[in-house]
Amino acid sequence: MKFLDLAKVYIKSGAGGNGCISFRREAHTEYGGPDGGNGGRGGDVVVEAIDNLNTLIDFRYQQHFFAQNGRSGMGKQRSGADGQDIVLKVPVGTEILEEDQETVIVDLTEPGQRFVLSQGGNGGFGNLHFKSSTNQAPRRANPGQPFVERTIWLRLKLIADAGLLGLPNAGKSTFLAATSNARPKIADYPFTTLHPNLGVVGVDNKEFVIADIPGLIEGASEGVGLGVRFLGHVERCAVLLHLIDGTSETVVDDYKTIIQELEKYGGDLANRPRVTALNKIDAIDETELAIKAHELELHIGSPILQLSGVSRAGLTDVLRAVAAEVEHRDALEKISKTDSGDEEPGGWRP
Ligand SMILES: Nc1nc2c(ncn2[C@@H]2O[C@H](COP(=O)(O)OP(=O)(O)OP(=O)(O)O)[C@@H](O)[C@H]2O)c(=O)[nH]1
Ligand SMILES: [Mg+2]
Repeated sequence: MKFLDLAKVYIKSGAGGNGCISFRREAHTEYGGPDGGNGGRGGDVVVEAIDNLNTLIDFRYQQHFFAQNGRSGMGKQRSGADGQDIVLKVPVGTEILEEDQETVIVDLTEPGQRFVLSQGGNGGFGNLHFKSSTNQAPRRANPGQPFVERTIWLRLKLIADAGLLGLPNAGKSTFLAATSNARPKIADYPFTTLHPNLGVVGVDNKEFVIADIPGLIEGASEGVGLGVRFLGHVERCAVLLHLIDGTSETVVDDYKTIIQELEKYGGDLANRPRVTALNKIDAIDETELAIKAHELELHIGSPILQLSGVSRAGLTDVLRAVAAEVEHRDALEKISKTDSGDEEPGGWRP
């Protein structure tokens, strides 16, 4: 399946049907009177977040979403039929943006979450509606309300618990393949990964989702390499796993490069909980490993982990460290939910 995380879409709700002007006329029947029905309601354009979808690729093939118009009212007191809604099905984690690509209309983070993007017009009243004691033969009916047309952007920010960071070739995809069910492409050239991959990882009977994104390089925030476009996908992560290639001669500089790009990206990405690990330890000897680990720890000011995605050494420790941060986030979310009363409506309040 192809991956697409940004799509421009044109939507139009249904116009309301017009009310009808009609009078009952039948041979041999006196006192006909007005009998024009109301117009039907136009359909809404609705967006719905659904599970089991992690790309917006469908929106490359269909960009226009028009709801049905309401039908006009008719004589003999018949109302027009309502127009059908149209539903855009998007992956969980999709933000709907205004045409300016900045203003967020809605952020769909829960499966099943729905939002009406543009409402269908109401149908107009037929002349039957205007009948009163003082006006028994009204010759007026309302037109239906017009449709609403707008251009929107869909931007997918995948929902993963942990995000992988690192320079190209740091071994991110190898790590994902070694620890999860995902089978990303792996090769010894930079930018093997061109779009994010998700994998489900399990450790100590806990499961979480990890995202592998394309490597960052210096200047990524200015668009160098594949840029920071994909950092959006780790924005929602509880923790970032930063992998540093142990075979590199410049491990501290490699570390700094990534941190600088995170800082330039903004938000609070640089302050997000982070696990830092020296990777590919199978490929270097003990002395070299000790020196590089020490250099890094000295620079960062805290211990780092060591692993190899190929020999699997240290994998469990790294996963546990990541899982601990995910659990920490989950616990905090639970507390804040209880505090805001989401879980116990009507509960006792001091
Ligand atoms: N010796 C050794 N090689 C590794 C290890 N992990 C990855 N590699 C090799 O490093 C190269 C790059 O690995 P990838 O997993 O594709 O690296 P990546 O970080 O996903 O790279 P991009 O997708 O280009 O950003 C491949 O040739 C891997 O076989 C490891 O733990 N030990
Ligand atoms: Mg990769």
